[in-house]
Amino acid sequence: MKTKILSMLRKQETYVSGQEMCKELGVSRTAVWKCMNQLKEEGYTIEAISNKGYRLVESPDTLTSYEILSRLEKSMFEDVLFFEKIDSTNNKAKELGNQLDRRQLIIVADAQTAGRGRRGRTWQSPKGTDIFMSFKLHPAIAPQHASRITLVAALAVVSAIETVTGLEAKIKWPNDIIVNGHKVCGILTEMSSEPDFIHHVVVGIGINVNTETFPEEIANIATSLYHESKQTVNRATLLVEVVAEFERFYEQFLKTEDLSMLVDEYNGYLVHKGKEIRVISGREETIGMTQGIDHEGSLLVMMEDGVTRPVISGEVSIRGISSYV
Ligand code: BTX
Repeated sequence: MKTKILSMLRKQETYVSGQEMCKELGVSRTAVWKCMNQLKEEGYTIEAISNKGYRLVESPDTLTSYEILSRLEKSMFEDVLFFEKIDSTNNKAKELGNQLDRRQLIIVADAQTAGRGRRGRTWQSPKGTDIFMSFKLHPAIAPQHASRITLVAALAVVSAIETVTGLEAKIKWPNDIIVNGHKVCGILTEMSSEPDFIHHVVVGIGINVNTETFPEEIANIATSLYHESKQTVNRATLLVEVVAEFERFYEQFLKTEDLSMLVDEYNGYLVHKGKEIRVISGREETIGMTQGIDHEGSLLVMMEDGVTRPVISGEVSIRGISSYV
């Protein structure tokens, strides 16, 4: 009911009458009034004027399923599951996938107690300030093409950050988003599959939105949108924009199972394009110059011998010449 009420209030700039709401929702005046009071208690500012009705003046910075669903127009996702605190949204999405739940879902949390990065690394996930979400997807594509969805998600995040904050965001191939040389977002894609069939793909996205300070171990590499813009960002606004952009790019990706339709846009956001980088593979480190990605999502690097080679994500790490970026 909260989703429906918030959707109705959001659709109309002016007042929505109580009567209209009762009719649309098929509930009593008291039920609407009770729900309005609950929303007010949760921090929503709702103006109520007799003979006119209700108007949504301001929403709190919250990521509840009804806050998000009421902002999503049409979506490929069937539901949004919200948790105030969870170990990891990726774990939850995988758990549901393993229970043979085949709905495409968005799992969101206000805090994670065991947020994960790649290769067992930790993702700092403090309460109340940032976005931690996972998309549970069931694409009918070849399993070996699924890692490309990380790049699709990265494109969605940079694009959404630019639209919502006006900040210039860049992609550090394949899974980091960078603002002013610092990491503002990380993406972790995981898959469960048979050799020729995908059970599920989980795309986990962590965005530092309003965090003010970071633990010492990441203070040098991390930043938040608040830190860079000096303005708090409404998390639901950004989250919904990321979802909308993801759906747009993902639809194009599914047509070809590669990035041929997205290569130019992606390369336009690449932080290292035309720059010297270090390519790290285990203990080996080589210097090269990036030219951009190819349609398969590999990074094309001109090595010191003058030969350009595709570098495959998962096999190497990329660093700037003298720093992380
Ligand atoms: P990654 O392995 O590329 O990055 C992890 C590394 O980034 C850490 O070792 C640390 O140095 C640094 N780091 C840790 N936390 C932060 C942070 N908040 N901001 C900037 N840098 C940080 C990147 O892995 C993939 C992260 C995905 C996180 C999402 S959140 C929702 C979903 N659930 C989950 O458990 N993981 C994903």
